[in-house]
Amino acid sequence: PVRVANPITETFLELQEIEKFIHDLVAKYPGQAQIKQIGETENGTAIHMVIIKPKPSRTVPLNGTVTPPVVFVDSGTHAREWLSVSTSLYAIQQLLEQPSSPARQVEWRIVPVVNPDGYAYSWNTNRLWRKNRKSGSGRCQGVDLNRNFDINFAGVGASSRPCSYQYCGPSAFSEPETRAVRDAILEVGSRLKGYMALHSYSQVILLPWAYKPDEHPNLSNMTAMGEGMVKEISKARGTVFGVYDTYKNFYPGSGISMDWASSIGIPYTMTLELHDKGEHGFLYPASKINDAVTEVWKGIEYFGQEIARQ
Ligand code: ING
Ligand code: ZN
Repeated sequence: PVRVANPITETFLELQEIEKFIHDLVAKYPGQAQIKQIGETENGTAIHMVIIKPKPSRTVPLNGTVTPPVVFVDSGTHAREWLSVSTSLYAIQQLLEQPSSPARQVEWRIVPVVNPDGYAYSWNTNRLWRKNRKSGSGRCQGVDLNRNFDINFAGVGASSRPCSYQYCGPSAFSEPETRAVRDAILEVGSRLKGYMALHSYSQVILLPWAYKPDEHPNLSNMTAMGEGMVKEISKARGTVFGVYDTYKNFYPGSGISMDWASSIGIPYTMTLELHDKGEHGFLYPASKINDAVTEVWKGIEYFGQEIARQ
């Protein structure tokens, strides 16, 4: 049989290619999907979100008052974590091309590249760049967007030094990228039941809290969710992700998007650290994208399916 090339599982895409990919894909599914600009960077680069409507269900009238839950996913927050972007793009593609997926019982809001300026910089100048490209007063540029959320800002696991990789910025939500994510989340309101931040690498599912050792009130349910995802991910070729209570079992962090999302009342929030376990690290080879995104998709799909039952 002729194998049809799927660009997103065989290569990493440049920013312009990503924009074209989502634009072309969404255009094929009018009424089911749309692209919304949620903000722009200091350089004026647009930050885009893909909204994928739930498949109408037999039990919910189309014009009824019952509104399906929403799951929010973001990736490309850290510039060099290219596999996180591939994973979001694959999820968007699967949701649209496999409308019978149980995950289509919820609405998806996916931001494939939270940090487009950093992402472009990691392609054209410094492959291992992590932060955004906000200009600073000193010699060092960029803020770590996953330290810039308003939750224990500038606390443990964050740095106030602009040259640090974990520089949290001058104040919480000082960055246009984190404000864009914040506002896109707040806009959803109480329908928002799940939040997933995609990062790489380590092959673990991280649960709140990252900023304090206290047990999260919904930890047992989130752990069960994580274990269910691990089981689904492992079915393809035996890849086993760990599930961790972040502060106690991984490492502490402050100003983390997952913690902020939890603090505003989203019941299921997590950070996925994708492939691998350090063999290639951030330089994950393109030849292995397909294996990674297809197995992780099964976990993401399970997450959506379970959120639909909440
Ligand atoms: N990891 C996340 C980071 O922002 C993390 C992981 C999450 C750390 C929660 C601490 C707390 O550092 C990557 N890969 O960026
Ligand atoms: Zn990251």
